[in-house]
Amino acid sequence: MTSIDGKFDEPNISKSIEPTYHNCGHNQFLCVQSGECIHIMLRCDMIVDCLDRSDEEFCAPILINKNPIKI
Ligand SMILES: [Ca+2]
Repeated sequence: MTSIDGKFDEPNISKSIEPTYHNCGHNQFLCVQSGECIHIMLRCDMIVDCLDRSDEEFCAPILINKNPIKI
């Protein structure tokens, strides 16, 4: 067998053209400044997951009862 030092003849079709956020998956949230991808379920879960806290900062107003959250 001889190794061919070349490229395969692949059709130059642009692969997936999807409206993804950055490189995040469709079920992920892109941290605004730090650029991480976290699971969408981690957004607005009252736990900071993004380094820039954007997953918690851009939540819709949540009704928080009088009980402060202790971490
Ligand atoms: Ca979070």
